[in-house]
Amino acid sequence: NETTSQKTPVTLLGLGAMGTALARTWLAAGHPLTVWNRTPARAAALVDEGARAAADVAEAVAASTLVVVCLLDDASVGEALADVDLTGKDLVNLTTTTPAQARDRAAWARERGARYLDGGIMAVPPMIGVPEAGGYVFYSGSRELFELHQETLAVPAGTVHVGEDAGFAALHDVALLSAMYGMFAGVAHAFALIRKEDIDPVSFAPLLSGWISAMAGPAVQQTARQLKSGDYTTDVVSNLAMQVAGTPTFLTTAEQQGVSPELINPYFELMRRRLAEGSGEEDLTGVVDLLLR
Ligand code: FVH
Repeated sequence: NETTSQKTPVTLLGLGAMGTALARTWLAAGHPLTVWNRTPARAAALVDEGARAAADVAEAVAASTLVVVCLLDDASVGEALADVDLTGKDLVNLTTTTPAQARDRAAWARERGARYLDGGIMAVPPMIGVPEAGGYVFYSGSRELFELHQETLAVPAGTVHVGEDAGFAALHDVALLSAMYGMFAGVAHAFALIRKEDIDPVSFAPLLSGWISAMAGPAVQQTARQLKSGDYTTDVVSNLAMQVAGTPTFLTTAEQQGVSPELINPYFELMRRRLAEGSGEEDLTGVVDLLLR
């Protein structure tokens, strides 16, 4: 039909949980969609919904200029595309990789005559195609190429271009997920502290999540401002000296509750090191610099 033919054709390689979710949004939006998956059976449901299943990866790549890849890891991308002609293709790689792998993959694509964008998906499959869920994808590489395909790329989730360096999408992705795991570590420690007491974890949960929400935003903004200015001194009462003085309370409480301090103590050690360098009047921002090797 006319509406469908006006939409950019998309080839999608990889029909795992994420690839399948992406595919459904392009089909629903009327994009002609060619799919390929190593295990062909995973394409069957999408074919019923209007996708065309290519017989092999070369046929899939040949079908569209815009080729989106969402495979398990960088090795699977190299393996799947090893013998495929990429001349004239716009390759958008949404596979999670390291920044170095993304840069190498960009050079690899360029050598094969393709233009390349890297992507880092900040969403889980149920958030794809659900704008109100807040998922989005970091993109890096040529801004011009990104803008050329932005409308199509915005169908499954929001788009944020973070730089011409192909490694930046992966770097942003890993940085945000690393912060998430640090937060999960704090949450695990907090629940462990109350675990053996007569405290309902479900009643405790809103207190914990509310506290994290209240602290996280201002702390992130303050750290960013201080890193940019180079002035880490704090204008609030909770300076590093005061916070280090409080750490025995946390460690003693953990011991008394029978909880290992292994998740929070490494952070306290860095705070103590920074204090020992004479930074008692600072915020916690100096810990960032201590991590740099
Ligand atoms: N699912 C999630 O929550 C996360 C959210 C954030 C982004 N990630 C990344 O997205 C990539 C794909 O993830 P996925 O959820 O689709 O992963 P799986 O369901 O495990 O599907 C993996 C697909 O990769 C194919 N595959 C694996 N190895 C090879 C290979 N050597 N050659 C060709 N294809 C390969 C696999 O094919 P098959 O097993 O069905 O034959 C699936 O299509 C990933 O980077 C996440 O980190 C998802």
